[in-house]
Amino acid sequence: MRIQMDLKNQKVLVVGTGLSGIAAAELLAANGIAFDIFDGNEKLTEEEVRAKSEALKACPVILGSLPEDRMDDYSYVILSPGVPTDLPMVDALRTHGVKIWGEIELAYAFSKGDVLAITGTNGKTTTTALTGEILRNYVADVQVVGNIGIPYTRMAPAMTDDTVTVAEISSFQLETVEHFAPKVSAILNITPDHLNRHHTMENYIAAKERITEGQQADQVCVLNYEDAVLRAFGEELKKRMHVLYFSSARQLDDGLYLQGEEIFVSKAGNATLVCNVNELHLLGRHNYENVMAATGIALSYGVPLAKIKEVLVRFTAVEHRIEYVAEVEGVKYYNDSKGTNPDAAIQGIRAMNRPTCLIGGGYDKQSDYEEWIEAFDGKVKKLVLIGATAQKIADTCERMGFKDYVFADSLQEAVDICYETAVGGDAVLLSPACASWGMFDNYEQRGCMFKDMVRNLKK
Ligand code: UMA
Repeated sequence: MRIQMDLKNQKVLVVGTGLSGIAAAELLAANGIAFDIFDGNEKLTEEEVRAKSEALKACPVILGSLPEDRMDDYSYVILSPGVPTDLPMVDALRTHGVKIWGEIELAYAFSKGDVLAITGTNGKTTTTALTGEILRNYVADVQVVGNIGIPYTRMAPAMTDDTVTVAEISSFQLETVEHFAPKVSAILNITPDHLNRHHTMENYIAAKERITEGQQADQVCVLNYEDAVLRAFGEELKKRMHVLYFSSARQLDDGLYLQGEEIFVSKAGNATLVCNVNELHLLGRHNYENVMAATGIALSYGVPLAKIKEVLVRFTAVEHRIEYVAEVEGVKYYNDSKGTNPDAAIQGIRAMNRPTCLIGGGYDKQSDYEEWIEAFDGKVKKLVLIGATAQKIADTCERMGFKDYVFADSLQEAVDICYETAVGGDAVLLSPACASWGMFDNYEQRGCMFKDMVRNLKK
């Protein structure tokens, strides 16, 4: 039984009116808990907010800024993941003794069944989707939730003790967990990302590691042995709970590993073949790591290997992740809008085996683009730059002696330039290495718009 705080007699403030805020408000309303809803976007109107859900018909709506004299009204604040935990308003609420929870913590308190939770800088959506499919092949009721786009709070009311929840959890969401205790957790990798939010790499790592915070001694954390930060973390973690490693670079006595084209799982030195990577539809070493992580999570939960393998060999890539869109006049178009940071985008360009026109740039997360440009490896015949980071990327290109870049004012103009430039046998890849904000609502919208533009190209 989860710790269900005595929310019934408390007043709660929900912060954010996006997917998470609305779902959190609906959960509170369904449980008869009084709440106000706040959004910092002063361009929103009360009517617009109320129109988002029946649950908001009667509650107080506060927009723009929260008056200090209202802060004592609340016992709990439920933050949406996009709301920084060090905003002056959040600090002030803390000073007023208000408990700060994230939407994940609220969902966990009201949900039932076992949780398998996945985080990491890259690969978490693919790994979550794959783990969800594997679990669906084994138990009847599986909910796939979280950063993948389905708020955990939305699905919580439907859960029973037999539900298995597979949750993709971002660093933003992990900052505000407290009792959240997945049976199995996984951290796939940690490379610099979201530094504008977390400020330092140490904070970002600490947020990711919080996925194990509430876990007990008999629970498991699956970690990437080839990530130096995670290996060091795993060695410490072993002292208080189970750790299962995976490696794409060496044989492990205990864990999962890639050797040549084969993936094995090993226990006390006895290795069993999981699959040959040629049986998979997922491409690239990073995806083999995702496969090992999902297999490790499922095995730790008790799913038989045969059931896991049935899914591994039929699973295809998730939308927006090196997703094949169409072939136009001999040019193959790929949508990798999920390449929202340089590390993810490196995997996108590495997966290309043709001369490539690459569309990059977007919201500035203060990333460093050098390694991404290095990964072009002679394959990028034209880099088309969009968004706030265009000039910063161009400056890095200049420093590194890469001259084949141009600027475009919109995604449509970028697609048109690629269409004019690419010839039969080439590829066009949208893999921006940047978040979408500023030009689009989210990376899904960016990817869908790209796909529509490709489908509208003259044939
Ligand atoms: N808002 C404020 N004050 C702030 C910031 C935002 O009031 O300081 C308000 C905005 O005006 C807006 C609302 O909060 O009305 C938006 O909340 P949100 O940004 O948390 O977005 P949601 O729609 O609730 O979506 C969130 C996740 N978004 C972020 O983490 C930024 C979604 O992840 C997630 O799918 C969804 O919850 C369901 O769980 C998206 C994402 O970009 C995909 N994630 C990042 C990533 O993957 O890199 C972490």
